[in-house]
Amino acid sequence: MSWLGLILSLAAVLGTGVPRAPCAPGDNYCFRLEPSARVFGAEGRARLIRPAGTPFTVDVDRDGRHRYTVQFELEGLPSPQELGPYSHYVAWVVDPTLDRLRRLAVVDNGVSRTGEIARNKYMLWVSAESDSATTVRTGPLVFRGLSPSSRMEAHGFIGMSAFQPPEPSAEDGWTAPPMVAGVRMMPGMEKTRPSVAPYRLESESEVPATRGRTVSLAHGDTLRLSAGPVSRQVGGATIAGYAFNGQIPGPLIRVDRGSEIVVVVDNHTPEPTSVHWHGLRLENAFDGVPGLTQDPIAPGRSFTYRLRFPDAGLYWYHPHHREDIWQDAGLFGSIRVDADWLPRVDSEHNLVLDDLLLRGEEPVPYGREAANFALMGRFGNVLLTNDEIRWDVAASSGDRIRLFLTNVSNTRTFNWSVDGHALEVVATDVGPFPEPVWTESVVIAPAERYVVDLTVKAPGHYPVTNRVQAIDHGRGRFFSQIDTLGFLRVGAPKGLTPGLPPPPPTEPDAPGHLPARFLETLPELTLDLMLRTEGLPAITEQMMLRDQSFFNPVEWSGTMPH
Ligand SMILES: [Cu+2]
Repeated sequence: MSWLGLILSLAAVLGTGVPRAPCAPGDNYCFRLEPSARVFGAEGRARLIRPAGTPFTVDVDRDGRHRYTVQFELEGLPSPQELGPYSHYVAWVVDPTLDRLRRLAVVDNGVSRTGEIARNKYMLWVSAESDSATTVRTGPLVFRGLSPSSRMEAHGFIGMSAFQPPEPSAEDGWTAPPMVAGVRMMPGMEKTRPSVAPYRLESESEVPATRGRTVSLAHGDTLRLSAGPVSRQVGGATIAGYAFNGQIPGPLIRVDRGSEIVVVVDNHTPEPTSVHWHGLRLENAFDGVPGLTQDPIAPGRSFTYRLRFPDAGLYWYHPHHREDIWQDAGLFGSIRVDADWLPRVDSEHNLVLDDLLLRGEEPVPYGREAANFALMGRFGNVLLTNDEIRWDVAASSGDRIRLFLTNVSNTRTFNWSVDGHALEVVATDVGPFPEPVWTESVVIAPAERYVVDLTVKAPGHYPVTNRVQAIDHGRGRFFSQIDTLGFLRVGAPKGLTPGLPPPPPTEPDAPGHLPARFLETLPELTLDLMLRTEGLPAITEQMMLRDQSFFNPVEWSGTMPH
């Protein structure tokens, strides 16, 4: 291709006015903008695009609102002068209540991108204006469109009420799981029952679980990991638990890159088990997947794993047989493969994030024959860090501290942050970033790991929180949910007396970005996943059929009617 040809084809790709595919019905990232009578015949679309350069699989602000850049695709607009004393078209975002109007950008026929928006439900407007820099809309509207999230409305209860299944017998052992405070169960749902028998964890041990200790192993060492019963304290409740070597989380295994070790797993649980070494590149025979790489370890039996560690990083281990029960029971632990892969800091902390579903002081039963909570996963209502309902860490002002985060929950994606502190994400599941990425919160899905540095601010107590936008499905609305997981307790700087001014901040004001090439490369493969279900309660099936077709990119909270 000649240079001229290349330039022409690039211009065709980048140029304005390129016709684009219309939005598919029900698309959650593309929606039509309705033209007003003034611009009859014009066409408009808004496409929601992930902001460039964030390290997570979804992008939210610190409060959990999804962040998007908007791409306006407009065609057939007359010049603004034809509508009156106007010179430009300006795009706006506004709440459905018409509050919080904010100017986005000057737009025109063709493709224009705006800055970020982070709102739950909203409208986009385009108006003709006489001042391109105006922050107050005064000119006439030419386009308006409702965000895909606005399609989520209250359920039609009347249509569903005819589908209540019969009352179950009182002695079937199931009770309805608790709902999130302020969210009501759908009519009829409280009478539904799983098609499996309830399974309650029992533990004959009264020995309380201890917190995870660190086991440093050298090349050639052998570790004995015993999965067995413990008594577990969750807040004020004492519940049955299972632990590796009596510890929840299990021992933090530290090894050097390039080493190999042997781990003998003894199964002292009442059910078959296996241990999967999540994220490690190892010989397949030791991957710990029953039915695929090994037979399950029967109660009372052992299995010998040979592990090698070709890559530095943060990994974890857990049973790969009915994880919904046994991981929840307390069988999980971290592995850190050391090399000089990260800069030195003043202190390091391993944080295992989890949740548990309790009703009163009892875990809600699991399904005996199969996992229940199958579609949404089993959200807990008690959030745990290192198996504590409140995780506190002490640090000195000015310290650099490093947090190794792993999410071992069944289904909850955390939006984790420390009040008053910018976070430097230095590594993820697949190793260190070439440059640290600045964020205000860490979005961490089940099984994911992130390594985060922060510079400790002035003395004080800083809440560590999970902040998400939950959905009240019955009413079709979003609401803010904040859980305090613990506190960063900051004392005076080392070697200084209290009262001195805090050290100057070292991080930039605005979040930084990953090299754009990571996100602007087109995918080589796209997977379409389809899920078929059978045997759903009639009420659930009706709800899915009648529901408005908006699907949150992430189910952030256990507000689904169970
Ligand atoms: Cu795993």
